[in-house]
This record gives sequence, C-alpha cells and structure tokens, in this order.
Amino acid sequence: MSKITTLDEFILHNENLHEDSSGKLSALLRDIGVAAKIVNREVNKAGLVNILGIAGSENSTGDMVQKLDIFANEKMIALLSNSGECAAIVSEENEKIIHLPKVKEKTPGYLVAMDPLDGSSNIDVNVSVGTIFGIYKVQDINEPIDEKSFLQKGVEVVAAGYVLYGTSTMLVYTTGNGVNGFTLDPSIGEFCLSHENIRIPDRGNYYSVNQGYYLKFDVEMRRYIDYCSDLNLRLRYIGSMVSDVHRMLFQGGIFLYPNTRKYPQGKLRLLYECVPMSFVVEQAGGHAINTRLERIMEVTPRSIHQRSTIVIGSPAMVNEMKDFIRKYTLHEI
Ligand code: AHM
Ligand code: MG
Repeated sequence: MSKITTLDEFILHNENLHEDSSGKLSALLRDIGVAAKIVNREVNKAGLVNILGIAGSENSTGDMVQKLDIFANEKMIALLSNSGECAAIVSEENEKIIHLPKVKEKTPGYLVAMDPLDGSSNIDVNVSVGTIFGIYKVQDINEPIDEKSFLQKGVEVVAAGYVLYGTSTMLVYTTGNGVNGFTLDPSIGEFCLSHENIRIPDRGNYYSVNQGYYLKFDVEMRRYIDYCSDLNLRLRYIGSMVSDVHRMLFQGGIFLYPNTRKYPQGKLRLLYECVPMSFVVEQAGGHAINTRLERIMEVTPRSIHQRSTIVIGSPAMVNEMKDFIRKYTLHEI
C-alpha cells in the first residue's frame, strides 16, 4: 500500500518552498482544509436535513441565496478566524469586507477572497458544487484594512485553490510551486494526496460554455463555438465553474464565460472566481484571459465584486480563441 500523505503533512513539508516559511500560511491552509470537511459533511446530507431551498434572501450581487450558501459562508468565516493569520475576508455572500477578530498578540498578514459555495444553482438537484479561495498578503500591516487592501492584481496572490464536492470531495491548490490534488478519505477524515503535480493537457476534446446564450454572444464567440462543433469537440457544461474547470485540468479543454446581454462585463467575479481558478490553471500549464485578451492575473480589480469575462484552459485552445477574438472582434481591443 503506497504511503498516505495527508494535506497537513504536505503543507508542512512544502512550507520551506514558500518565501513565507513562518508557518502562518500553512496554518491558514489547514483552516481551509478543516472548513472544507465541515462544508462537505453538510453538502453530502443537504437533501436530508431540509438545508435545501431558497433562503429567500438575495446575496450582494442579486442572486437568490440558498441555505447551503449561508452555511458554507459562515463555516468558512469561522474557520478562517481560528489561526489569527487572516485579517479580513471578501466573500461572494457579503457586500462588505468581513474583518476578523485578532487572536492573542498575532498580527494577521493575509487576506482571503472566497466564493464559499460556487455553482449554487446546482444544490437542489444534487449536482456538484465547489468552494473557491484566493489568499493575498496584507501589503502594509501598519495600514487599516479596507476594500482597497483587496484590490491587488492576481499575480500578487500567494495561494489559491478550490474544493469540489462531487462524486468524491477533492481539494486542489497551489502556492506557486505547481498544483496538487487531495481526495477526502471519509474513513479517516483526511484529505490525502491523490493527484501530484497536475499538468493540463495542451488541448482536449471538450469545450465548456453555456450554449444557451449562443445568439446573445458576440460574433467571435459564436464563430469559435462553430469551430469547436466543426472539430467534433464535445460540449460539457455543468453550470458550476469549479466542476467545469476541474474536468479540464485532467482531460484538457477550454471553459468560456464571455459577455452576454445580462452580464455585459461577464458573470464571474474577478477576485474570488476568475483569479483563483486562473492561478491554479496557469500553475498547471494552462492559460486564462478575458475577452479583451488581457491575462486575468494581470488585471487590477477596481472593486471587490467586479465581474470579468474569462476564457481559461489548455494553452493551444486558449491561443486559438485569441485568434478568433483578434479576427472577428468589431470593437478595438
Ligand atoms: P454562483 O457563484 O452564484 O454559483 O454563480 C457562478 C456560477 C459558476 O459556477 C458557473 O460557471 C456559472 O455561474 C453558471 O452560470 P450560467 O447559469 O449563467 O451558465
Ligand atoms: Mg460563484
């Protein structure tokens, strides 16, 4: 039987790979691992404890909020408060930033941007959902933390990853030294290293886009989708970014969420959906741009809930999509 490496062991072993080997980032990553186990427990029994159903409230960006969203958000915030290393959180579920209480004499050096439960429209129908997180450094510990503290380019992110609550529960993350995947073993309650040094294939047989918006897409997007059909690529779209991007990491492919009439800037949020997923995909050898051909990791956010278009996945396929944007885009890039 091959040696089991738990997430905690892996984090500690790789601590010295990161410039901040003080153990503070490790403590934060371990807190996220615990939160993922707790959220996983509720996601797996959601249908049984009447935790389903629209909570009735709307979140900060106008989406109907499901109870599991609220549960996941509360658990992530509670667990991220444990280590005392996180100063504040931006969450999809909260309009304002959440300041965390100080722990003993610690000076928190990190900020977390998160989507506690992504793909929330899938909850009531037992389709996979995920948690997305990005960890940034507090740039100046002597300055008060406010929204501006979070408006850092993606290249500043020190760690990012996601939890996929699917057929099995996986945590995939990077601290800038490659991407590793951990599968939860419920029999021991540990995330165990299952996919070491994940590398995305140069291209794949799948494309992932909400084809229902085809007639509302700009011409370059429609032409690219036609091109994918001509190549007999297979359409896979789950409606949960974590699931759609996770499949691409292993099988190759491209995920697109361009501008639509309803979302002229794109639907997905830059800070806690596009950037963390882009960091993971780039670290696995993939590319991630917006439909203005900007590298997602180079965009400076103007607001914490800012939306972005995104084209992310296998390098050869993102490069082909770039050619379509250049060839068919009517407006100046
Ligand atoms: P959510 O964070 O409110 O769940 O919304 C984000 C989700 C993504 O996970 C997914 O890729 C996208 O919304 C699906 O949107 P659509 O239903 O418009 O295709
Ligand atoms: Mg989301």
